[in-house]
Amino acid sequence: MGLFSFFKKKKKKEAEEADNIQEEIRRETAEISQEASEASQEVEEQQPEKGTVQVPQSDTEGNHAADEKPQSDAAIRQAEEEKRRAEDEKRRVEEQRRQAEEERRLAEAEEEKRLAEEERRQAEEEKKGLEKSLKKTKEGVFGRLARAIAGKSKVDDDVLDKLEEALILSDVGPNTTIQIIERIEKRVATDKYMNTSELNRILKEEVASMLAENKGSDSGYFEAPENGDPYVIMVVGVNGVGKTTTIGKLANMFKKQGYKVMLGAADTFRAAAIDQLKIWSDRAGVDIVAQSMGSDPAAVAYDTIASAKANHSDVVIIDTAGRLHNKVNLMNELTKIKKVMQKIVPSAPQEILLVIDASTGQNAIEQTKQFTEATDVNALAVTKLDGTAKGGVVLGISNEFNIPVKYIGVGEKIDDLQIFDKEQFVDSLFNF
Ligand SMILES: Nc1nc2c(ncn2[C@@H]2O[C@H](COP(=O)(O)OP(=O)(O)OP(=O)(O)O)[C@@H](O)[C@H]2O)c(=O)[nH]1
Ligand SMILES: [Mg+2]
Repeated sequence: MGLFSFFKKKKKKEAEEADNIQEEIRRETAEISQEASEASQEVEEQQPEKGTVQVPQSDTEGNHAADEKPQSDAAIRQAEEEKRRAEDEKRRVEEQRRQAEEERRLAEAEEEKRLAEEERRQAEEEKKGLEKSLKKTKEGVFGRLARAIAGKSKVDDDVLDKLEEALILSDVGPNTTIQIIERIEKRVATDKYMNTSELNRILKEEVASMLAENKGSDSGYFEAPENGDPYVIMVVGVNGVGKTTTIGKLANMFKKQGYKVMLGAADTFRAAAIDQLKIWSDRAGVDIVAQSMGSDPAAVAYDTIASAKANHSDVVIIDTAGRLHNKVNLMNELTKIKKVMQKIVPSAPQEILLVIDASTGQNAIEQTKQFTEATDVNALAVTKLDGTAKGGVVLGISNEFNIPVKYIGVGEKIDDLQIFDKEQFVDSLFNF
C-alpha cells in the first residue's frame, strides 16, 4: 500500500461523509412528502363528497349551515395553502439534493485530477533526483563510451568492445555485462544498418527487457498482515553501508503515507548507534524503543514488537549491528532476534532488508551473496548512488539475484530515498 492507497482511504472517508449528508436530505424529503400527503388528505376530507348536494335540513339548521360554510371554506383554503407550501418545500429540498450531488461529483473529479497531477509531479521530481544522483556514473563511464563511439557510422566489434569495457568499469559485473553484450550483438546482427546514435535506445530496450525477465525484482510496497499485526522490517548489512540512515528515510516515507511507525534500536554495540537512531526518529516524527548500550539486541527487538502491537503500529523497523566478526555469529544473532519477535508476531519479520553500499562496487555483490546465504534476505536497498561512478552495480544486483531491489539511497537527507523503478533507472542511466 502506497501514497495512493492513503489518499484512497481519505477519499473513502469523504465519500462516507457525503453519503451521510445525502441520507439526511433523503430523510428530510421523505418527511416533507409525508406532510404534503397529509395536507392533501386533509383538503380532501374538508371538501363535500362528489355527487352529493348538501340541502339545509331546517330553517334553523339552514342558518347554522350558512354560518359553518365560510368556516369550512377557510379551512379548505388553509389546507390547500399548506399543501402548496409542503410541495414547494419538497421541490426546494429536491433541488438542494440535486445540487449537493452535483457538487459532490465535481469535487470528486477535482480531487482525482489533483491526485493524478500530484503523482505525476512526484514522479517527475524523482526522475530528476535520480538523474542527478546518477550523474557521476553516467559521466565517468558512459560519458567515455559516448565519446568513443561518437562519429562511428555503425555498431561494430570495436564499439561493442568499448561498451563492454564501460559496463565492467561501472560495476555492472561480468555476468550481467556478458548478457547485455550478447543481446546487443543479436540486435546488431538482425539490424545491420544500426548506427551508434541508436545505441543508447537499443541499450535501454535490451537492459530493460533483461531486468524485466527477473520476476524477483518487482514490487516496491508492502502488504500489512490482515490480522492487524505490524509489518516488521529487520534491517541488516555490514558496517557503515547506511542502515540507520535508510531506516530514518523509510520511517519518514511510511509516516508520510499515513502509517504508524515504530523503530527498534537493536544495534546496541555503540551508544552512538542508539543516539543516531533517536535523532532519525525525531526527524521523522515516529516512536522508538531503545535500551542502554550493551543490552541484548533480541530483548530490544522483543520490547519493540510488544510495544508496537500494544500501540497498533502498522510498521516496525529494527536496526541491527553491522559489526559481527563472522558469518556464524551474525547468523546466530539474527536468528535469535527473529525467534523472540515471533513470540509476539508469528509472521515477523516479514521483510529482511539487506542494505548495500553502491560505492563499494563488486563488494556489494559479494556482500549480497554472503548475507543471502546466512539469512532469508528478501529485499534490498542500495545506498550512496549519488556519490559514486559505480551505479551500474544496481543493474548487476537487480539482474543476478532473485531478490527485489526495493529502495535506492540517493543522498544523506531524509527525502533522499526512492522506490526502485527498473524502467526509470535504465532510462536515466542510458540517457547520454
Ligand atoms: N551520499 C550518501 N550518503 C549516505 C547515504 N546513505 C547513508 N549515507 C551515509 O553513510 C554513512 C553511514 O551511514 P549509517 O546509516 O550510519 O550506516 P550504518 O549501516 O547504520 O552504519 P553502522 O551502524 O556503523 O553499521 C553516514 O555518513 C550517512 O550519512 C546515501 O544514500 N548517500
Ligand atoms: Mg547504524
